[in-house]
Amino acid sequence: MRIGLIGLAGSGKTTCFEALTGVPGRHGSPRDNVAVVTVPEPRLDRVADIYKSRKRTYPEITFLDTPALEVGHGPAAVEKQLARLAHEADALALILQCFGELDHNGRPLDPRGDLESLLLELAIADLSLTERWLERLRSQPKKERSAYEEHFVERLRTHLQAGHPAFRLDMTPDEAKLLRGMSLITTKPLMVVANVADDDLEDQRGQAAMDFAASQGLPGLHFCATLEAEIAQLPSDEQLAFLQDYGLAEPARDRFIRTAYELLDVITFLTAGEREAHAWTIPRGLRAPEAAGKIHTDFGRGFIRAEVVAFADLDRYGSLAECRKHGVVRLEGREYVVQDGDILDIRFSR
Ligand SMILES: Nc1nc2c(ncn2[C@@H]2O[C@H](COP(=O)(O)OP(=O)(O)OP(=O)(O)O)[C@@H](O)[C@H]2O)c(=O)[nH]1
Ligand SMILES: [Mg+2]
Repeated sequence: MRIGLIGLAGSGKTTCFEALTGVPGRHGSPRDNVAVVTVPEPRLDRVADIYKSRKRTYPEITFLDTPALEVGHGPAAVEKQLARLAHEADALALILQCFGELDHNGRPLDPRGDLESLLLELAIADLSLTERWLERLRSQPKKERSAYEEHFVERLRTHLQAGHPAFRLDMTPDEAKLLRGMSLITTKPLMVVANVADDDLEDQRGQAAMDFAASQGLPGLHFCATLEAEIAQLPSDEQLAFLQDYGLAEPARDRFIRTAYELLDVITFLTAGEREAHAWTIPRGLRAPEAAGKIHTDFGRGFIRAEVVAFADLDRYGSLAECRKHGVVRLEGREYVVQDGDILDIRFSR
């Protein structure tokens, strides 16, 4: 899973990147900072203990810290950057400056205004791309045109003109495929981060922006990036004590990851044996063969059935043998929809 951090100049993107990854970033760089973090998964630890697995593989998130978005210079200025992000990221986190009195340009801080103009900028970039797409379609000889595609792109344009993000458009699977080929930025799930001052952890100033985000259906969270970045540098056994000094129960990274999982509507299933215990992140609603295919294409193609036990049952009974005795190990077929926390043993033929 790849999450792109975007925002205005000096909003604290790189500091957030440092807070989320614990990796030092280059500040003010025209290039991305990139780092991979492992997602804490206590269920994997428990399962690995039970199976005495020699190796533990946690889910991973790649964070991309991107250069500042330059708004107000017309679509061309940001289009290239956004097209690249649309290609490279699965979701975006928009970082809002909610610390200090003045923004990067010396104007009074206005997080809500910043959020509105950034959302507008994204919508305008997509609209301009969509209009160019439509022109190109219409410039083709009539015989070679796809009326289906033209009709869809027209509908998309109307939707964007009304100020709605592309991911909200009702689409058939074929239309969704067309849309993916267009690399629009508003197809990406978006969350909002209010980067607040360390003496404003209750987020008084970011509140108007967060309320606006909520009104747009965008999940939000707030934290102080400089504070969290400092804490992320500490040895892990010292982090909790520092967080508690500030009345915080957990690092911002953990809250951020939970919000991102909800935003992307993904779940985690596990596989386990003596060799390895592995946590896999998949979209909610996948059937067993599709989930198995994420592990290995052979598992998906040759899927026969899966032996399934829920984490809560394995945790309660302490071993697979005990689970069998209590009748909580199930055999599931091709139609089974994988649930969060399932431990799967997949049977397949080559
Ligand atoms: N007080 C305070 N300062 C912050 C916070 N987050 C970032 N800053 C400061 O704001 C300045 C810019 O932070 P960066 O993280 O480099 O911001 P950026 O968005 O990556 O900047 P560009 O990449 O140049 O657009 C730095 O001096 C940071 O120390 C915060 O939560 N509180
Ligand atoms: Mg930066």
